[in-house]
Amino acid sequence: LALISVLLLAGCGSDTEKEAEGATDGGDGEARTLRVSIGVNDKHPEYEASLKFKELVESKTDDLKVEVYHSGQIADDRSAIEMLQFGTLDITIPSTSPLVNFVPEFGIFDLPFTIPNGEVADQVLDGEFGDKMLQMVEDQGMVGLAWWENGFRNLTNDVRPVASLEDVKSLKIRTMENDIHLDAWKALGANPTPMAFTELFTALQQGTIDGQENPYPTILLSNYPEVQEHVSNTNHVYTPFIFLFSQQIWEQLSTEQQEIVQSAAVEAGKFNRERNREVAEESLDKLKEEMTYTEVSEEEYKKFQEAVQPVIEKYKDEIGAEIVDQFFSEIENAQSN
Ligand code: TK8
Repeated sequence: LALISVLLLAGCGSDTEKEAEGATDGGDGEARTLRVSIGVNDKHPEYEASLKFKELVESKTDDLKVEVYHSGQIADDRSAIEMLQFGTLDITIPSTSPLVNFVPEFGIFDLPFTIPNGEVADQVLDGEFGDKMLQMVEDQGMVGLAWWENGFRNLTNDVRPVASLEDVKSLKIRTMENDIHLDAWKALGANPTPMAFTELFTALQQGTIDGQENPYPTILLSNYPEVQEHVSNTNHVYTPFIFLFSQQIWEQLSTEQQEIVQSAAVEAGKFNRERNREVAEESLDKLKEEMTYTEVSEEEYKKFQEAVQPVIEKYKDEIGAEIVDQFFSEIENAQSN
């Protein structure tokens, strides 16, 4: 990898005029390759949208090529973020949750039972507040370009149907590498353990954990029904995908290239959101055929919400009281619109 980036940079050296503008476009007609790393596999709407991004970029310039690597082939979410910081990877589109290890403010999206539905999520993310959040990755060596969608997360397990808080008790649940999720599942009575997504299927298969939580498309398309019997509509948290670009590499692009990449990221993100919602509905229908589907009643849902209140209180300071308050008022505004 290092060799490839050295060669690419060397290829740009001759283009003095562009260099003076701070741009290196691969020079001498040689295209720069942007590598995208995602954790989910090639059946997932995120992969489809990444191909859309590739198509949009490549249709607008010959200077840039895009290669998409799925299933964490390059790296898991957390390592991919580190690679962006070092400039050894161009793009990754992870859940915001692993990013909290780098920028604590992103913890707002991990506070459980806050965003009630997709329309509210859209309003929170698509306005000024969402833009402000995207900018927060900048002092961590990244550029935040767009919001994509992972979606509402739901619990699966291989022990028992989960209809109530009682049913969660002692279940060994894999969480993302994120302390808020870890504490939230503890507060719900589970026995959670953090793990990279790339290791999850094997852990479920080997039974070292009882369950996990992810949006319906991921549950279905990652073949979890093969290793999990029960799914419930816990809808406990909405985690967005964030389109991240390496700042080191961003600075090597011309302004025109930056604009092409940015608008393609946003447009592919809209496509992603739409597709993801269709796929989420279809996925739930299929999951109902392949697994036991259990609903959490509204009354029980309230008990879940109450149980995690202390976790929200605990993390308010760590995330930043101001941004947490702002997040809640964004949600409120969106609901009254
Ligand atoms: C994919 C991950 C994944 C996430 C997780 O890159 O780890 O459970 O939901 O989908 O971001």
